[in-house]
Amino acid sequence: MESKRCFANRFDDYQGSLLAGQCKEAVAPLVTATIDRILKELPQFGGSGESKGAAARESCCQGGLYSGVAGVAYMLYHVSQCPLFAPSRERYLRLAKKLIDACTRAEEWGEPDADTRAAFLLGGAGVYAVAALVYHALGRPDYVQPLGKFRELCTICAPVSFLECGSDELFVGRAGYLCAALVLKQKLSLEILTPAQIKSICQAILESGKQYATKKRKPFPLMYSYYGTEYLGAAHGLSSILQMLLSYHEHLQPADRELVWQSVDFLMEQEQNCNWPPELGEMIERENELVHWCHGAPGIAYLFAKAYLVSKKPQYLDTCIRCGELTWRKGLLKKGPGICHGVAGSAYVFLLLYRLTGNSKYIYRAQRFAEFLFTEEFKAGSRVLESIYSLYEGFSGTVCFLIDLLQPGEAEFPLFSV
Ligand code: GSH
Repeated sequence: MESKRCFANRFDDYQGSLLAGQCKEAVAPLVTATIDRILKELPQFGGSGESKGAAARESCCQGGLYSGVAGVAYMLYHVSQCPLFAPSRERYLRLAKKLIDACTRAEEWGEPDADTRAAFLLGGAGVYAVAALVYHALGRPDYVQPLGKFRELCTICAPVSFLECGSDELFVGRAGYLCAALVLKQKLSLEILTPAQIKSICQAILESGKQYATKKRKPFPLMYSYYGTEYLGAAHGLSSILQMLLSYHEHLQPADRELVWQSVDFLMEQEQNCNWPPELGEMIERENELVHWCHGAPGIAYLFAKAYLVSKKPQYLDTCIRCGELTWRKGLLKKGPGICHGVAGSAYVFLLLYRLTGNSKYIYRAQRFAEFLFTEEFKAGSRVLESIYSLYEGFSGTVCFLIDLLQPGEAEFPLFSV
C-alpha cells in the first residue's frame, strides 16, 4: 500500500529465480556513472563548489562520514576492494586519498570541536579510520599514522559523561568508537585497541546505562538518551549500543553480559507489528510509521542478527526475519536512495538476511529494490536530495549497496559490521 512515506511494493515475491538482468555487465556502468555524478558535485574535482574555492572545499569535510566527503572516500575505497572493479582500483584509491587527506587536514588544522573529535560518523574517529583503510589499500606503510591518531582518541571517550548530549550512541559516542575499531579490525586484520582499552570503554558504556536507568527509574537494566530522547533505533539509540556490547562480549564480566542480554530481550519486547518506535514508550501510528535504518526495524535488525550469531537462539533470527518482512512491504522509501532513511538502507536488510539464512529469496528482494531505484516512479516521486554525495543520505551509500549486491556473500551495511 502506498503511503506518505513509502511507494507501494507491487513486485511479485520470489518465485524461485533471481533477476537475470542484474549481472556485472548491467550494474557496473550504473556504478561508474553514479560515481562520476558524485565526483562532479565535489569542489575538490571541479564540482559545483569549486568557484567558491578553499572555503567550499573545507566545508565539504564537515559532517564527517555521514554527510562530508570522508563518506565519499569510504565509498571509493569500498568499490576499489571489489575484484570486478580491479582495473579502476588505483584511480579510485587515489581519489579517495585526496578526499580523506583534506578531511584529516581539517581535523588537525580546523577549529577543534571537542564534541566531535572522537565521533565515528560525525567527526574525527571516522575520518582517521577511513584514512587508515585507504592508505593501507594503497600499500603505504604510513597507514599506521592515522591509526595512531585514532587510538589517541580513546582517552577522550573514557569518562562516563564525556559528552553533554549523551556519550554512548553511534554517531558521536562510544558505540561509534567501538564500531570503528571493529571495522578496522575486520578490514586490516589488526587489533587496534588493547584489551584494557576495549574493557574500559565497555565499562563506561555499562556504567552510563546503569546510572541512567536507575536515575530515571527504568524497569530494565541499561538505558541511554541522546539530546534528552530515549532513542531505540540504530542511529542514536539503544539497539546499536547493545550491538556493540555484544560485539565485544568476551571483554565483559559475566554479570554485565547478563545485563546486556536482559536489555536485548527487553528491546525485543518493545516490538509493535514487526517494528519499533523511534523512542521508548511511543505508540507507532501506522500512517506515519518510520521504517528506516536510522529509526525502526531496518536498523534494529542488525542487533538481533548479532544476538543470533552470538547465542544461536532462533528467536533472534525470527525477529530479524520479521524486520525483513516489514521492510519488503514498506521499505521503498520516498526519502531517497540512501542508506539512512532510503531504499538502499532497506535493501541492506535483505542482504543481511541472505547472509544469515542463505535463502536466495533475499537476494531477489534486494535486486527488486535495486531495480526500483532506477524507475521513473522513484525518480519522480522521491524527495529532492539535500546532498547527492552523502554516504548516508545520498548516492555514495547507494553505490556501496550496488557493489554489495554483486557479491552478496560479502555484503555488509557500510561501516556497521555484524
Ligand atoms: N535531511 C534529511 C535528508 O536530506 O535526507 C532528511 C531528514 C530525515 O529523514 N531524518 C531521519 C528521520 O527519520 C533521521 S536521520 N526523520 C524523522 C521523520 O522522518 O519523521
